[in-house]
Amino acid sequence: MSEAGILSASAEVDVVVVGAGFAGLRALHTLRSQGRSVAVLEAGDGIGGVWHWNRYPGARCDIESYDYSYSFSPELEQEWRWTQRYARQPEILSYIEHVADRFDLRRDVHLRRTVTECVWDEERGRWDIRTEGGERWDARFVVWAVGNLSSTKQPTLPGAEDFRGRILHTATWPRDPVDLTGLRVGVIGTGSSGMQSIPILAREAEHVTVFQRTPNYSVPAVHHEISDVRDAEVKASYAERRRRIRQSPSGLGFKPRKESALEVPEAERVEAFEDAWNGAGFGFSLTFRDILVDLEANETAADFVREKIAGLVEDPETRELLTPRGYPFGAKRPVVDDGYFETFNRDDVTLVDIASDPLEGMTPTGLRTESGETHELDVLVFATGFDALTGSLLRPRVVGRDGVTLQEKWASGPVTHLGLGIHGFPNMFVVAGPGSPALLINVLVGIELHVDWIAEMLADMDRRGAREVEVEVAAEAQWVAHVNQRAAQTLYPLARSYYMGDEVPGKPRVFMMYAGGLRNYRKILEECAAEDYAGFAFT
Ligand code: N01
Repeated sequence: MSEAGILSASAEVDVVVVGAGFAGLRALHTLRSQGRSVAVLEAGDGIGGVWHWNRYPGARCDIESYDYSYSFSPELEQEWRWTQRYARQPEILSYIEHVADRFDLRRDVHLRRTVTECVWDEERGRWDIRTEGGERWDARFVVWAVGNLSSTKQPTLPGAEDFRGRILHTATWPRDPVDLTGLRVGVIGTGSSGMQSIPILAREAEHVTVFQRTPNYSVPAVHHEISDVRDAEVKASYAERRRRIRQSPSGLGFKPRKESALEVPEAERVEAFEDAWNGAGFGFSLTFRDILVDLEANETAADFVREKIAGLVEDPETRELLTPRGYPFGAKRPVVDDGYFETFNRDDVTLVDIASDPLEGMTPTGLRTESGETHELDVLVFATGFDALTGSLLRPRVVGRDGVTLQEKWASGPVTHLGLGIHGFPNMFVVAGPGSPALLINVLVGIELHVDWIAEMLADMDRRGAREVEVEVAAEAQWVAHVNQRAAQTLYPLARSYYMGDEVPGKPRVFMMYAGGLRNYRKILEECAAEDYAGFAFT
């Protein structure tokens, strides 16, 4: 891997891939094996994307390890030994490092390269890419593999500069262990990062104060170690497992029950929820086919979770504050937790409702709310999430045909054809980003689907001797309409969430992903390719 340095002239490659996480490394492996020269430009000082950055205590995946992994190499599948049902961050990062070594990927990964500009050169039919360090890269194709949860977000609190304690963000947690023994820790944010880390912070710190704006639905993760017997079982039929996952609506390998939650007798419904609660993790949302599309069906799931919370939290006031109401279960991403609600039964954990008494700013020794109440802290942890989906794509200045920037093009929200390409931005692809199922499915499945599809399209361009490929404007308009139509059939728009762009003030409020499921999406991509890449124009 090369370190940042200034090249005297621009380096020419067939493909620049931006980002060295799961998506970027898979793109490198696949496109390079087609004989293309590829350079991966990575802003961080290590590979792994989100798994490089998110080192907070408790960080782990909520998709089973066997499924949250690459499927392109049966040998890799057989030789890697997962130890946990849901892998912890260090184990996932080790896996990524192993893959990079095993497939000799590092030699084409260039670390500490933040892409600042990417300009289409009409005459030469190539992209001119610049990095913060002043490097230039010249590429025929650009593949954005920058992740959907990679642009961190931290609210500005007046007085922060005078705070004498330490400020941390879950998504940029330091590499060196943070010793919280004897310290008073505040956490702002109760999404997945907050709810995953709070039980562990509570065990380490002297006192934890949680600042909650919106209570979240959560289901238990049900972690366990993977036994040798189980490992052998999975590996004996891994191909079948992958096939099932690829055919599933979610990439999670299990199908929702065919019935409506409203069709079955109450006792049977509760039993199904109980089973899912005790083992399905994230799949709880799919206990019945209509939980994410029908408000009444959804309410049965939401009520079940509320009752569970009621049984887990002892103090009535805290219990009420922790109970999500007013938006459907799953309409914002539910959390998979490990002892989150029970943590509030500890004497050394306090919940502060900043919906009724918002944060006003920081003092040298803590946080102050609008009512004037102060909370003394030694460490403040922001678990406040990301500028999701579009954040990292819109950070660099991307300039397509006729000088139009991606920022201009997406001023009212992201527009793409199939989530893969954008009219006015030839020879440019996005992996598993807006307009695709992205975070609504197992993202590893989405990534591999996209990379293979892009690779096949490039091979097709070679065969037909095409120099450029560009999305047709009509196809793009149709896809955006279809994405909106699928979203309108769901309950997602009913919550305030990063699915809808609510996480950043001023961001256009549109549903950003394809909600029709993996199986349908795969079929659409296959049909597009079979119909001579309908919606894409070649020159
Ligand atoms: O971020 P989030 P996250 N003042 O946006 C609050 C994946 N992930 O990092 O809901 C006060 O979900 C905000 O409050 P509200 C997973 O896809 C997976 O937790 O906007 N509070 C919310 O509570 C996940 O969905 C795992 O009212 C503010 C929280 O901060 C995604 O990453 C683990 C605020 C942000 O929640 C993002 O999760 C971790 C403000 N100004 C992450 N701004 C797994 O388990 C924001 N908040 C696999």
